[in-house]
This record gives sequence, C-alpha cells and structure tokens, in this order.
Amino acid sequence: ANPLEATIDVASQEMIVRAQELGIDTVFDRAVTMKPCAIGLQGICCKNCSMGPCRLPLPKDGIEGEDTRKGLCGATANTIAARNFIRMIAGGASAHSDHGRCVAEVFMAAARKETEAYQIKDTDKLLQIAPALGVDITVDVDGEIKDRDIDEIALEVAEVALAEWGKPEGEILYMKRAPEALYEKWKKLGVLPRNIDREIVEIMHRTHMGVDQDYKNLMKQGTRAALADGWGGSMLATDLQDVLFGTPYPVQSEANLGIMKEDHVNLIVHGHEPVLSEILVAVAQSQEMVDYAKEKGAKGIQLGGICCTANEILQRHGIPTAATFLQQELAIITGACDAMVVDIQCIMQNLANVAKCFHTKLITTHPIAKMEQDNVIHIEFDEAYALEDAKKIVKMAIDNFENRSSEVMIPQYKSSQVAGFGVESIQYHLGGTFRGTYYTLNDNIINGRIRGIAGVVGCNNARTKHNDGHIKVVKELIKNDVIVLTTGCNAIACAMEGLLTPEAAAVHCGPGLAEVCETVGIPPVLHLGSCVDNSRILLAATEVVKAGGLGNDICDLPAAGSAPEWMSEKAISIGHYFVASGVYTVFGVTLPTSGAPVFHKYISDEFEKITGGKWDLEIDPIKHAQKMIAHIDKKRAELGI
Ligand code: BF8
Repeated sequence: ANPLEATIDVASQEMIVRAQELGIDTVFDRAVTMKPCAIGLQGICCKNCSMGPCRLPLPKDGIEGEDTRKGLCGATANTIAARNFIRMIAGGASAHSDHGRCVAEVFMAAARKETEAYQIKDTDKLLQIAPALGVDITVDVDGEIKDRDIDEIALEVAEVALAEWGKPEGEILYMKRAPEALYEKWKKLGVLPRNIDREIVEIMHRTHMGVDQDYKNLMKQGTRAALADGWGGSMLATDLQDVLFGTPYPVQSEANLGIMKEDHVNLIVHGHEPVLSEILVAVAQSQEMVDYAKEKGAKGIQLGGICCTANEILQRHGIPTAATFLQQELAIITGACDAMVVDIQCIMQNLANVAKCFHTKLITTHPIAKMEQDNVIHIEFDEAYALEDAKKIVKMAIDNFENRSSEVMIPQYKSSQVAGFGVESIQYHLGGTFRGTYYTLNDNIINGRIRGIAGVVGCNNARTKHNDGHIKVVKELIKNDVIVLTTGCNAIACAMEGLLTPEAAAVHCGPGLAEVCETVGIPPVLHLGSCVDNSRILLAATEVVKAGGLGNDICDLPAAGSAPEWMSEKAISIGHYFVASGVYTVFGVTLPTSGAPVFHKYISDEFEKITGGKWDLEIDPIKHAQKMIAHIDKKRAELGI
C-alpha cells in the first residue's frame, strides 16, 4: 500500500512505512491485493440455499422496463437485495443487543449484590430511566408518597430490562421515549418491536429459502429489528452502563498513537463492552500496580483504547484514545504495546499474526470471541472474578515490559480532545434556565446561528482513504454552521484532527456556530461515545423536538445523519434505525443496493414517504456534506425559519 494514499493521518503513514520495512502485512496492504466481489458488493448474490449461490447479472444502466433477472427459485434482484440488507441489520442489531444483554446481566448481578466489582454507581440516572421502564420510584405509604428504596428500584429495573430481550408479549418499553408523533407513526405502520431477540430471529426466518419474497415486507421486518436495536438493545446498553459506571460529563484527553509512551508499560484495550475495561482502568491506576510497574523498570502504566472500548473509557475516565479501527495493527507495530486486551467486535484476526512479530501479549477475554492462533492468551472474563482477572492481565502487561526488543517506534503525533458529552451535558451547556431543556440550542437553530444538527458516525473502511471522508464531511458541515454529534470511529478521527476542542470553533466553523461554541465553551463536534451510544443521538433529537419550535417529530428537524466510511453490519442497523426514526442518512463508500435499483429507490424515496427518513449514498465527501446541508435547508424552509 502507498501510505500517502492509504490514510490522511501522518502517524499512520509513518507506521505503514514501518510495517513495510519490517515485512509485516497490514489491512492497508490487503486492501490493495484483495479485490472485492462485484456482485456481492451490489447486493445481488443470494447464498441462502445450496441451489445457489445465484449471482444475478449486473443491471443494465438504470434498467429500462421490467427487471427480469432472477435466481433458481425465481427470487428477483429486489428480493435478494432486501434479504441481504436485512440480514445485515440482523447481524448488526444482534451485536449491539448481545453486548447490551451482557451489560444487563452484570447489572442484575450488581442489583442483587452478588459481585464486589460492580455497584450501582449513578443513582440519578437510575431514577431517570426507571419510569421509562415502568418502574415506580416512589411508594405510597398510608397515603403519603415517599421515595422508594434504591436497591429495590435497581432490582426491578434489572428484571424489567433483561425481559426486554425475550418477553412473550407487549412491545419494547423504550419506544415510548420517542416523540409521540413518531411512536404513533410506528404503531400505524406495524413496526413496533415486540422484544429484541424475536425481531432478529424473525429476520433469519423470513430470509430463509422460500419464506418472505416481498422486498417491502422484508424491509418492514428490517425496520422492526433496527428499531429494536436503536431504541432497545443499544439504548439499554447505554443506560445500564451509565448507571453502573457513571454518566459521562466533559473530560479532557488526547488521541492518536502518540499517546503511547516508550518508558511506560503500554496496556491497550480494544473492543466494545466496557464491563471488563472499567475494572482494568481501576486496577491499572491503583498504587499497587503503578508501584509494581516501577519495580519492573517502567515509569508508570499508560492505558490507551482502540475502537468503542476507547470511547467508553474516554467518556467516563478521560483515558486517551490510541487508535481508530484501521490503526489497530499499527498499535502493535510500535513495538511498545506490552499487552492488548480484546473483547468483542471490530477485532482483526490478523492482530495475532502481527503480535507474533513482537513481544506483545494478545489477550482475548470473551467466551464468544476467541482466536485460533497459538500465541493468543485467553483469560475468560467472569463478573464474579472481575477484579482478579483484571489484576492478572495488568500484571501480565507489566511483566512483559522487560521483554521489549529494541525496535520501539512510536509516532510522535497526538491531539488534545474534549469528550464526554451526552444528553445530560448538552442540556447543561445548551439548555435554558426557564424554558425547556434544550431551549438555547433550539433558539440558536431558530435564529440561524446554528443551521442544523448532524450525526456523523461509524467506522473506517480500508476501501477508502483512512479518515479522509470523516474529516472532509465534518469540516464541511461545521464550516456551514451545522453542529456535529459524533460517535464511534468518526469521533476518534475527529479527535485526531483536533476537531474535538473548543479552539476548533474559531478555526473551522462558520460565524454563527463559532459564536455559539465560543460563548458556551464547547467544541463544534460533540463526542457522544461509542456506537451503542448512537442511542444518545436519538434521545438528544427527541429533546430538541420536546423543547419546541422545530416541529413535533424527528423528521421535522433540520438534521441529518452520516457514516462516511462505514464497513460493519452494525452500521447498517444504525443507519436503518435512524432512517426509521425520520432521519435523512447518507453513507459513503458503497451500499449493497446498487444491483437492485428498484429496491434502492424504495429505501430512499419511498421510505421518505413512510417514515420521513431516507437512505442515500454519496462517495464524494464534499457532495456528501452538501446533500446533508441541502436537506437541513429544506427542513428549515418547511419550518419557516
Ligand atoms: O461499534 S465505528 S469500526 S469500533 S463498528 Fe467498529 Fe465501526 Fe469503529 Fe465501534 Ni462502531
């Protein structure tokens, strides 16, 4: 790979050169040698039965007249594309939701006081979410209303929350947190999810050979499962994590590979579930471990995060971010990574091969995510022994410090960042004293200082220049006075570029947004956390609706969503729950729909008539942002502002 073409990030360019010098193959090289399957890319290869795979011929430009392409069973391009698309939603929704379930189980153990490592930490948040789950926070004692015992509330919240994955009747309780107009719309459409697991299972059933053959009906189920992710599994993950580990508030930190220190033990945590990394942070910061590291000749312990684990421990503890998704191999190639601890999702199998070239201990911790290579150590996380496990891991990293060879090369680049935003802190910074929670934000949108709101999120993708799309899209938006809410790897990219600082406002923003950011002292790009925390964007949008003056539904808002460099199935699930919640959502790179133009039109133009949201694809980052701005302007015009 040509480093200058692979990434805009200088630290990564240096490390790609370093990898090539050492003869180590990375994702950037494999992206050059591995050609993607064109028919799969277009969404028109069906491998759901063994009469196939049926790879439909590529569509003629625009397909004039009837589309007669079909598979052995007669499945059309639309059916195949819809099946593939909703199977991606099932994959993504299950990843987020299974993560949520794990958190809910730990939450239950904490509520039952069965574990020493975890306690109910944020009782304010608990009291805030309990009513949304139908759990009373007061009791009537002989006609007198009193606060209910907090342990009792926690226990009932745990029971109700866990039931959301598999209750036999009713609907997901959090759906009612949406604006009323949106809830009623879902109800009328028949897409209110019943429980989290069922909607995913039903996708697998409906896409089995010979079941659902109507692309519109298939998408209806896709919508139901995606909503069960955004307003269900992901939202529960976020909320229960906040109660267990604390709701994030703005923190100062740093980002990029340069956060690693040659004279420190570098312990990198990578993955998604914060249940183990929370404890690892506490243990690594304990005096006992710091002393032990010093005994072993290090100056201390440097923690760093990759992917959404990075976002979780950054938001709550200010732990610096080492890398985006595409930089994970590079973190090991520094030669200074003494241990990398991984749990679930977005972990490249090649990490183990890279680790073999160095002293790095690669540790898997989750029973559902192991690696086959023999240099990988598996320390299975068990909530009952979380502290012991964490100590073992931190000690292993410290003991490994002395095994470093002389080949350490840490690229000396890092940026400062202010992260840790959420629904609550946006309210604090942009709320009003008298009128409604998000009044100041709405007021600034109405008076035009802020043109609109964008959620820019999602992955890196080695098929496109690392971070280039992210940064160009975000810069174009803030230049045009659109405030950006970010999560996932977009947030990390923005942090590396220095966009998550209040100072970025004067340099990169249009005059209106710059004025607001400078007055309030916030960055123009607000880091809302990990990918499950996209649920925070849904709730922030709901707060904007509630604060008044901008319509009565999310689809009325001057707002748009974007994932410029997406790659994972989770991104498709997120994209679809945004579309189903009324958001115009633009993806970069590609969409697996280009082989089925009628289906593509359905999820874009037709969907807009159904939910008010729509899918779009735009590869050029500037056009991508401009399309979002045009949508924002259209909504402003409709609102008469
Ligand atoms: O859940 S943004 S590459 S890290 S999938 Fe993965 Fe994509 Fe990064 Fe987090 Ni989200």
